[in-house]
Amino acid sequence: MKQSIITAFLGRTQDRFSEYQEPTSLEERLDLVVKIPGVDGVEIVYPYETEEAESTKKMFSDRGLSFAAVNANIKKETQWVPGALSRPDSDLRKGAIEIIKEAKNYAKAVGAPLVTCCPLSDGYDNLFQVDYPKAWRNMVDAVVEAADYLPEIPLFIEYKINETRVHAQLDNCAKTILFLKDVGNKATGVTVDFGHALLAKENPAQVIALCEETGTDYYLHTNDNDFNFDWDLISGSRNFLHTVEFLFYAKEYGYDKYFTADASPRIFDMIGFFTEHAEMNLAIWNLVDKLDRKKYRKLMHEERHMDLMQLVRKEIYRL
Ligand SMILES: [Mn+2]
Repeated sequence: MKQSIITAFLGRTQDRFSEYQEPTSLEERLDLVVKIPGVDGVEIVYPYETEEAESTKKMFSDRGLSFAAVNANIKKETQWVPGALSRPDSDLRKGAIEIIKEAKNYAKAVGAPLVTCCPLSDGYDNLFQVDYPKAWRNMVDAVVEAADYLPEIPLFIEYKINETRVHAQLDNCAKTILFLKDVGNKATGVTVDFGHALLAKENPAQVIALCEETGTDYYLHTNDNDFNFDWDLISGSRNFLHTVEFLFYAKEYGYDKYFTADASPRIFDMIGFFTEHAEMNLAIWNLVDKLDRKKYRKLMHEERHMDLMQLVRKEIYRL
């Protein structure tokens, strides 16, 4: 399994109440990644973490690191806090599309395989706030334009149920797949964040199957939470069996992109946090590798539910 980390979590982060960790430069962030066993990739945030393409490429190659993805951030600037791709003002939409296009240019220049974008601000707080059909159409048209540009760099859209708006336009996987069907460009996919699936009351493993069965490409973010808030905890620290099933299907389908840690150390020691995160993923991956997956699927086909439960107890929980 290939594991990577989002650069934004390797420095100072903040919530509504506190700031966590010390600010770091990109070079310092990459030096931290090198110290985490089993991690050799980075998802870099454009335009806030990226530096000049050539020098960044060299910083990566000097450390033997690869690019998992370029994350196009279209939610931070003041003008996009109330929304970016879905807004009525075409200049606002154009600006956000431009960021995605530039992120694609950057991805091509540094040799990153894909661009991912989480349009978190595209949503609403009040009823009778946005015109739903127009917001949907604006967003589809924006992603059509962004996807058409430099199609050799595919564009992955990450959904999340809410935050910072009360409702996000793209709040679950099925809706995001439907959205991409409307976009109609093969150079697109869904970024499936394990924790975002939980928040949408989805089953992350079934989400992978849904992507596969609908011919939708996907890129995976790992973390964990309590089903109530996007805590970005260590993988498997809360929902062990869900994580096992998630990696079972990723392996079954031959997923070969990076598993990217979208996890936030906050009060914890940064190196320790990401080491445990990566070790947990790898340990579960190795556990899944030892399971006779054909047998599990055969038992599912034969509806031998208690035989499956026994396997879960003995082979997964090892009780
Ligand atoms: Mn994520």
